[in-house]
Amino acid sequence: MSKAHDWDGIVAESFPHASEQAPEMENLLLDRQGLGEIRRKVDAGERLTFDEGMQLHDHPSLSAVGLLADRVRRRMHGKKTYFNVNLHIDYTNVCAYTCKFCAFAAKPGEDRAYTMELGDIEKRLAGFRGSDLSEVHMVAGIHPDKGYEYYLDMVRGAKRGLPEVHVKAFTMVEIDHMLKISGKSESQVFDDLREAGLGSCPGGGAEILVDRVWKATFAEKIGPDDWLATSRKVHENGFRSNATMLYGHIEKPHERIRHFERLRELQDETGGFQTFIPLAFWPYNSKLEGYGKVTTGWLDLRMIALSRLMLDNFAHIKAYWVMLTPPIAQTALSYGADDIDGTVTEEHITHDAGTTAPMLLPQKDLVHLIRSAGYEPVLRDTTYSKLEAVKG
Ligand code: V47
Repeated sequence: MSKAHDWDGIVAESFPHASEQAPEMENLLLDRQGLGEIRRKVDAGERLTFDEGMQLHDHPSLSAVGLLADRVRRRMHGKKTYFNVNLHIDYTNVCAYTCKFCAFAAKPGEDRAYTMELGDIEKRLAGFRGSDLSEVHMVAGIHPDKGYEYYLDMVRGAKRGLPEVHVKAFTMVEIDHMLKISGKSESQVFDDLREAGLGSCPGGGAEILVDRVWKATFAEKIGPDDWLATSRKVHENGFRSNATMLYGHIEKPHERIRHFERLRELQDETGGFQTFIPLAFWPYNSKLEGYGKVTTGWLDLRMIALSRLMLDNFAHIKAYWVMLTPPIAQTALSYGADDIDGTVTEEHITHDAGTTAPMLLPQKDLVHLIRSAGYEPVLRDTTYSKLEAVKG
């Protein structure tokens, strides 16, 4: 047993790998850090309030907050860490909107503008026949000259190329756009998407679900109320979706906690969210380049831990290595994350904004990241319905 003073203040920071500690030692550490009441609530499965979220956000010991989050993670998933074999296709960077944080979007006619068509998607996916690929993740700009059928064609192209692939496509921004331009009823649009082969929706476009940040950084795109309302429609029409939070730009601590609250409220209502993914902002080549800084490991781990603690009705917290970088994503597994996303293969949104992460992490590297942090890799499909413990 360590000397008593080892449990005080900053020395607590020397216990980052929380799961190695005995429960009584953890309790002592958390109580000494002034987190006794929150610990009691977390252990009892009680919901944390906005004020408790703020207390955790501002608490001086990241390790203590991480330890609490890791408790929840261990209770829900033990040592299991999920990943998949996936491919991102950002099918066009042409976008009618200008969001200040985005380095990916191009205007029509710009040299760097590109637009893929159905045949391109089909060919790309056909290249993965016979491979382990189980998911294609497709998001992109809102192309001003493309109509409703274009979106359905993106899904059709993927299914033609690789019929068994799960198509996870379109953030709430694209879904809202389709609902507006289709001239069809809500249920007809979702029926069309289902018939084309859509499996579920990714979590992008939420940014920060607070009007101040919306008006200051992404005012041309749907705002917080519409993002949530569209998610509700998606869930009511039988699709699961994810949720994200883009942090590390102009948002303030209380706005991050409000974001969690708003997601938690909708999840209580629909239960349709599958996974939450905190997205670390990369500022390069964006309109916030001069303003924004690259997020720190300290903030990244804090956001992972807060997500796990505040989003008590979300089954999974994903450490997206493309934005976190692989070493931080690996460390995040001890701070509340139970999923490390997938192989990704090709990605432009974050790479255009300067991420230092590679384009691709092969399966063996994901397995190595998970195992070398003391966790058990589990290969999953998009909906976590097919799980396979990785042997050997
Ligand atoms: O919607 C835009 C964000 C999102 C930047 O659901 C930026 O499984 C960082 O949503 N720096 C797209 N982020 C990515 C996304 C996602 C990724 C992985 C998995 C899932 C999932 C979803 O990226 C956008 C926006 O919120 N973004 N610009 C930037 N400069």
